[in-house]
Amino acid sequence: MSEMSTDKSYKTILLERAGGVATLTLNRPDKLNSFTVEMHGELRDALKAIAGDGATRCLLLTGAGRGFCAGQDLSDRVMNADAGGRAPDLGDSLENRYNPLVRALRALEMPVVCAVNGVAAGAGANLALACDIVLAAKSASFIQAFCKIGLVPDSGGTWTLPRLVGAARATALAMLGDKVGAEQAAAWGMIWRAVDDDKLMEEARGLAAQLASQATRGLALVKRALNASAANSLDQQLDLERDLQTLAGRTRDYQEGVAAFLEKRAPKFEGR
Ligand code: LHQ
Repeated sequence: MSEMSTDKSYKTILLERAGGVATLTLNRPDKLNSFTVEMHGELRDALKAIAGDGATRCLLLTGAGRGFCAGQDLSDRVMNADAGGRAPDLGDSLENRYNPLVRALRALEMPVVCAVNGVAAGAGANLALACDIVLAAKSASFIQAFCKIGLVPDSGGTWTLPRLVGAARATALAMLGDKVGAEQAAAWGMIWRAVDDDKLMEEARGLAAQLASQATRGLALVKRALNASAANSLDQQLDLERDLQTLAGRTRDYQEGVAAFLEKRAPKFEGR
């Protein structure tokens, strides 16, 4: 898809597709892009559209305004006791909205770049950590805010955090809810890079465009291998690498990559 197309039908997100890159912007800036039931529905639709359009080869996720995402909108009706004083079923929110969102991002067969433009709190922080490559503005921060309201890190945070930063830091972050600045997050390996604020979107778009021009079928297989590695033994992972390499070796991009190397020219990958 060479022309820019903007889907205007969404109320809480923006979706633009151009040049093989889909840019999804969380768009409730007055509430720091916190999640509502409606936003979850729109994200679900948008991810489905991106996965099925046959042209998008990289997803870029970011937020509008000064925040990236402040997690669940705490004023949303599903978060509060009903008129009869009955506690909300937060597990239902996870089962039907957050968990499918994280699973959809992890299963999306293309690289997902996240440009964290400002504060990422609660499920907003863990949404970012569920992406494949995370850039953050130097002024942005990550807060495991859950413990401050008596909750457990969700959206995969108890899985991603210890793997990214180790058990000691993950435990303290989950129990204290301290704010981690972008540069600290990069130094700890929680994210890929911290970038000057005014360069964030330029860098993120450049990175997304680069990924979209790479051998993206292969990148989808890389993602599959890395996703599986956390639960696999070395033996299982070696078997998986064999199977995925068999698939990679059948792509047109592999043929093109080898031909380009031998002909001493730049490859022209198509994501097939
Ligand atoms: C908000 C929010 C917000 C509503 C800022 N809701 N309005 C999922 C579902 C199932 C189970 C439960 O768990 C979850 C996952 C979760 O994500 S739970 C964790 C929910 N998130 C939080 O606890 C974070 C709450 N927000 C904050 O602590 C602060 O707003 C942060 C540190 C993110 C930013 O602080 P500031 O930069 O000082 O901004 P602010 O607090 O002034 O917020 C700006 C506006 O956004 C303000 O509205 P107002 O009308 O007064 O201008 C806030 O009320 C609103 N806002 N977060 N989560």
